[in-house]
Formats: sequence, C-alpha cells, structure tokens
Amino acid sequence: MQKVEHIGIAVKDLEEAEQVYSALFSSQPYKRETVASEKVITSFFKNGPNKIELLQSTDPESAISKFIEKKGEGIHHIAFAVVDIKAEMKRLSTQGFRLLSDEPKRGADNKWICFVHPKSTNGVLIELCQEAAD
Ligand code: CMX
Repeated sequence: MQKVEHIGIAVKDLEEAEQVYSALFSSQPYKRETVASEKVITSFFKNGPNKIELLQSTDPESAISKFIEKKGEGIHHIAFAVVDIKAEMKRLSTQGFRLLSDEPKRGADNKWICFVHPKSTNGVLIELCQEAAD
C-alpha cells in the first residue's frame, strides 16, 4: 500500500461544490467523469501533490445517496495507491479485512479499484487504486 491517491468527498450538488473547491484551491477541476457502475458523477481537483474527488449521486439507491442520507455531506473515503491490486486484495482478505468486491472494478480517473468495508477499518471506507494500463 502506497501514498494516499485521493480523498473522496460526498456532495449533494456537484456544481455548487465545484465552485467551493475551485475557490478553495484557486484552480478548476481537471476532470469530470460519470461512473455508471458506481452511480456517481465525479469531479477531480489537484492541489499540489494532493487529489480530491467530489462525488455526486446519480441514483437515490447509490452508496453516495445512502451515505449523505445517514451522515450528511463530507469525507466519504480515502484511496491508497497500490502497484498490484490483486496481490493487495489477497493480502488484505487473508488478514480478515472485508473486501467489497471479489475482483478489481473499473473506477474513475483510469483506475482499477476495490473498496474495504468501513467496519473492517475503524469506520473509514478505504479504496485501493491501481493505475490502469490503458
Ligand atoms: N464511511 C464510513 N462508514 C460508512 C460509509 C462510509 N463511506 N458508508 C457506510 N458506512 C457505514 C454506515 O454508516 C453503517 O454504519 P452503522 O452500522 O454503524 O450504522 C454501515 O457502514 C453500513 O454498512 P452496510 O449495511 O454493510 O452497508 P451500506 O448499504 O450502508 O453500504 C458500503 C456501505 C460501504 C458497503 C457501501 O457504501 C459500498 O459498497 N461502498 C463501496 C462503493 C462506493 O462507495 N461507491 C461510491 C464511490 C465510487 C467512486 O469513488 O468512484
């Protein structure tokens, strides 16, 4: 497991949140991307070495909708870069961590991803992220 790849923030209104974070960082998002499988629209900011992902739900049954309903807007997950996601998934599941998929899934910003259930990790949803080759 390597550096923090990004921090995901659940928001109700992506356009409004983009304005807030553009003002905060004095820069515009570098990418907006819909991830149909996760039922989200994402918007990415780079601030120095740091990356922030804003997430707005596209479906009332999505993970982001449920999260906002229960906890309100805020930090939704922390993503860590990994070199070999399958090896990391195997390592973590062998240690008893609860992975949320059996195989890596395609995520936003050209990544292979896998989430670890927050009940395994002291209440924080963790994402593993491997740069996709294509
Ligand atoms: N951070 C911390 N805790 C969280 C959480 C989060 N992001 N989301 C849910 N929880 C907590 C709930 O508050 C609840 O806690 P309590 O039991 O103490 O009340 C518990 O987890 C619920 O767990 P659950 O019943 O197993 O599952 P949910 O239906 O609430 O779903 C989760 C939670 C994490 C399994 C689901 O959101 C998931 O599969 N997430 C992975 C996919 C995802 O988040 N996609 C959106 C982002 C996509 C992207 O980054 O592009």
